Amino acid sequence: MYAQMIKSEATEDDPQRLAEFQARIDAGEKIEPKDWMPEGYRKTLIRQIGQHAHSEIVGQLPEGNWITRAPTLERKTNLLAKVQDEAGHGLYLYCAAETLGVSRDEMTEMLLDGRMKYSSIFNYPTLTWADMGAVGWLVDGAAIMNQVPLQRTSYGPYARSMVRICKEESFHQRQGFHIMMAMVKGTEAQKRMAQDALNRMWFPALMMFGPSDKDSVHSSQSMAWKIKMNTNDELRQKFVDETKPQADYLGLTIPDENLKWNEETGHYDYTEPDWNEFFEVIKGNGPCNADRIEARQKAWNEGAWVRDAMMAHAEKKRGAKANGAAQ
Ligand code: FAQ
Repeated sequence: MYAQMIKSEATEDDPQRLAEFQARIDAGEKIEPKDWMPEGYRKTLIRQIGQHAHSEIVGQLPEGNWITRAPTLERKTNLLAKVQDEAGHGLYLYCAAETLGVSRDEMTEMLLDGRMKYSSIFNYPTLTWADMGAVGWLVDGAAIMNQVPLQRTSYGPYARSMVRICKEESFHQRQGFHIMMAMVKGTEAQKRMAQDALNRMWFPALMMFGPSDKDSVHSSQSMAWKIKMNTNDELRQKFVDETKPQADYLGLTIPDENLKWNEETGHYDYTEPDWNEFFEVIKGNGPCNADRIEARQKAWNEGAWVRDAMMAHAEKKRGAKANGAAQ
């Protein structure tokens, strides 16, 4: 079905309908699943919401890695709950994407064969317990920065899913910061672990906002359609501005010598991430890409019997209903 959709995109949308659609967007109306929409709008949403859903699901892996090794029972239950929340976010987002005419199975197949992406950040390893703090603080922190404006995005089901997701992400961010606070108040070795986690996660967290505006392929059209509410660089700057004082509070140093307050701009100056590394990671060449896809492929293969059983059950129920109606 998705392939057919891409094909039909080749047929030009009627200019009058396009103008009416844009007027609805400009007036701040929400677009709902049964409304007419340009094929490019539909395709962009499937790409972005699908990538977002996959990120939530793949994003369980680096943290899931630490559930059995959490240092206390309380930390273990918190982490378990957080990882379960991420699964829930993935499911809401798959449902939102399904309203656009693509199935979850199709999106999963596209993830597994490399046609769809997931966030670059989840291709980095989580080496120590301090990484659980840094992921919550920085990764969920970056996710919130990106997702709070998406509560106002033009597509109704996506905007509504963001409302609940953002509430949960802010709890995640606080639990991560709480782990960091405990680490920096601990022994010298624990403080070093916290600093090391920040050193490794800082630039990958900045990459989460996407390439710099001059290299962003989709931003201008997505912003005109209010699929995106801000550019990548705007959100990255906001993240740097809000995170620097938090690092100061923790007594940790952000690994960037150029990070300085600029009186003129009213923002921090900072070093951009290594964009070659970013493009390599999203091409599949990051440290953990192969492991992440292998884990998803394994789950997909091992879940085949569940999907088959559910289909057989639905078929049986349909048959029983049809028989009942015929009698
Ligand atoms: N990673 O033209 P743009 C989370 C791709 S939050 C991988 O600027 P766009 C919570 C992009 O797809 C993380 N690929 O693209 C959590 C495009 O390639 P394509 C997920 C990236 O879409 C926390 C190309 O580069 N959040 O998981 C990335 O306008 C902790 C050109 O880029 C979202 O997805 C990247 N970082 O802007 C879970 C938020 N950046 O598709 C577990 C919604 C760019 O043409 C634990 N998404 N690319 O082949 C968005 O806001 C946007 O899609 C951006 C990218 C801002 C990510």
